[in-house]
Amino acid sequence: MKITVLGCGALGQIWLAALNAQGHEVQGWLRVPQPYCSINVIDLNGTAINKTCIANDPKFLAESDLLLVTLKAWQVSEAVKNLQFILRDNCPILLLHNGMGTLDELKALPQPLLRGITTHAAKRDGTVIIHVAAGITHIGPTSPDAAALSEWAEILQQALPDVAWHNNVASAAWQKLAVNCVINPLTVQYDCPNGELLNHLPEVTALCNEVAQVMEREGQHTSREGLLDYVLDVIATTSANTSSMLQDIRAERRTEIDYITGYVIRRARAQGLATPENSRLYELIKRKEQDYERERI
Ligand code: KPL
Repeated sequence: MKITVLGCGALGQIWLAALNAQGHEVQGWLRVPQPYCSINVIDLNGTAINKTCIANDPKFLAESDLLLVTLKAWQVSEAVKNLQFILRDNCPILLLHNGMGTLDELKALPQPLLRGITTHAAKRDGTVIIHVAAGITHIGPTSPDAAALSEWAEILQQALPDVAWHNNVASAAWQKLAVNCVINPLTVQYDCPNGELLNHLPEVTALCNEVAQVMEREGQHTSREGLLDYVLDVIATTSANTSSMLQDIRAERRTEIDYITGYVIRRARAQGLATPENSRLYELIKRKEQDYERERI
């Protein structure tokens, strides 16, 4: 298959390396156009993979069988809209990012859209990407025209297991959103690895209760207890991780807060629900972002 990976950060490079090793033709697509893109990955076995693949080739993009988008949520819609006229109308686009809200921004696309949620963990160490932990990638259709694309789960499974197809991918997306609403901003507040949140159970519980309420109103089958158990389980299994939001704040980058906590607050408002604990953390993260943005001016 011919696959273009839009976004060549940690997750993008892991997919480029895995798809290339499986014999697929791959190219990277970078915001600042370059003819080549480097893949410098240490895989789960500790093996270093150093490769160069082509990048930003419009002909390759036009012939691609899949556009895999591994950008941060806030970068997705503008970047995808810029490429939609080069892609074939039937080329599937798979969005793989934290948070929700990008589908609303991409409603008018002619291409079939797939949504993905992944629990693979990767981090950048200088110029090298370390694949820290294996995970599962859940993918599924976001519209009827994407429902027949389940073969992609099998193709991607061969490259970077595990990959699971879900006809109702929204359920997996909401579960991951709940995890990110709790872990990401709280780890910023306490400047701590995920596992330390077990010392802050009242806040974890309050956040889960708020998100569970919103999920129920959005038609998602959930319970406060069930969601809390799930989030506590993720905190325990990722205890040594530095959350992606804490990594962004430490590196003074824009975070995904508008697509994580911000999305839940927007849905809550539309449903007439109050989310005081989520709103408090949203303000905290926005203040931190604004502080370093102001310093740059
Ligand atoms: O998805 C994550 C993130 O850091 O963005 C979690 C699950 C919280 C793992 O760190």
